[in-house]
Amino acid sequence: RQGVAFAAIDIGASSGRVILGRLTDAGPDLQTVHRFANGAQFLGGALRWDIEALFAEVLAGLAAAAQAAAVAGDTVTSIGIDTWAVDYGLVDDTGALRHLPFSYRDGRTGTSIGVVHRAVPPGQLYGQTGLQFLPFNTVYQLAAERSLEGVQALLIPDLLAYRLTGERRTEATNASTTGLLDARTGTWAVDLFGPLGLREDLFPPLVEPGSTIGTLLPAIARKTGLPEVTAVLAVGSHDTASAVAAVPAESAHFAYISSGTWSLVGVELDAPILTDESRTANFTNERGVDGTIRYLRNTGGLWLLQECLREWSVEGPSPDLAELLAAAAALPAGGPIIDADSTDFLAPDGMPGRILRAAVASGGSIPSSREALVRCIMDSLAEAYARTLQDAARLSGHRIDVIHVVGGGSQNALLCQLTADRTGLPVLAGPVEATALGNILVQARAAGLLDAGTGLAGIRRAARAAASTVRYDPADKAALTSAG
Ligand code: LFR
Repeated sequence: RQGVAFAAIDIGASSGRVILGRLTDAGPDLQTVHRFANGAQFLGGALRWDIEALFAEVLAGLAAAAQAAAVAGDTVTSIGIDTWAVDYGLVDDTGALRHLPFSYRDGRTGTSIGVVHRAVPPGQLYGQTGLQFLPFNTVYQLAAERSLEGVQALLIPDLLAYRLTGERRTEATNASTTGLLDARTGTWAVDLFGPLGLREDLFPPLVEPGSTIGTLLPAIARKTGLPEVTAVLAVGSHDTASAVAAVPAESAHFAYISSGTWSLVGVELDAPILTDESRTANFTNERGVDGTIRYLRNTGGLWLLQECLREWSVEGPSPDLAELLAAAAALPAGGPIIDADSTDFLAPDGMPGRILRAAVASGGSIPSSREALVRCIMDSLAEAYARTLQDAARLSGHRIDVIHVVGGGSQNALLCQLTADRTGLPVLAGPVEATALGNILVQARAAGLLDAGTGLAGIRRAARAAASTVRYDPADKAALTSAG
């Protein structure tokens, strides 16, 4: 609609952006108005997020959005926020943070996991929450806190929304990554709180994507140049929920890989799978937009590559990623495969050495150059994707005909091709900005600009209009086709 624009604040573990979105006759139009770097930092003896710096970037981004909208004669009517999951800030009655939020890559849950599992056995946790075991799930992080007295826990997007509006809510898709949400009902698993020593009001009340959290505080309106009536809407505030909502799928038989710092690999279901088999395969049942279930596994993602690049740029001039990938692609197949999902790769620093040691331990050939190491990462990720999708199909009974790769990794042609080759399935790559697109389309639907009755199908139709995808066919099949 003319004159109406939406702002998406989308912050990942390695970078953030503020994007202005509009619905035009030709489909959604996205304009990036602000970009900034992000990364966990060693602060006060632990790996943490510099939330004050992030909030300053959010304000700068909203000011840029207000300006860009005004230039075009538009008004920003609402704002949606998504970030990575599980992490939180502890906020007291005055709104002050007890300490800077920890990063999920901090190793402090080493002992608290045992404490949680002694109070509630893993089988019971999974049976109720359906959450994949990851050492950084919110529930383990909370158990590592010195004290939760006098504070509420606000997940990172909820914390930013609180700073913008003064309103405290917990958005439901992200709440599903805490380990405290009931996977069947989408409400807090209240009977877990007592045994875990948590107050039932530790988190603010739940809200679903599409509902209003509040409007801008006067001071925020002044700083950003946005009107006070600008609404902050709940969207899929877990970045992966927004990304999956915007997968431009046409067929119901699709799988997705949300490819960024992590690769989130799975299928979309109507109901959770809470069996022991599913738990031992370490599949998660995260909540998606409109109460869908994202049945997936966290597999090692481009973090492995990002960390190698970071280390190499400390050692000398920054390597050119495109050149490295081209050199890696030129290497013959059959190199070493490591377990890209291993928690050995969770923490930062020393990544090339850790990968090299894993490659040696795998018994494969030794990656003796940077391109060989990059190829090892790409082969290992593709292998993890293929294994995960096979498991997802088997455990859920969901047929997979096509794989949609969205997010930054959809631009990695080598990885997309290897994924098609290893899975034997066609890969449709794009959009790169699926997360911001999903964020904006949920806002557009709440504003009545998308057919509300159609659920995610309406959002996906709009996503298809926004983006063209690149197709990768499995090498064998391509050879078959060209052979006629
Ligand atoms: C991706 C993501 C994953 C989550 C991980 C940690 O950005 O949100 O879905 O498991 O980050 O929060």
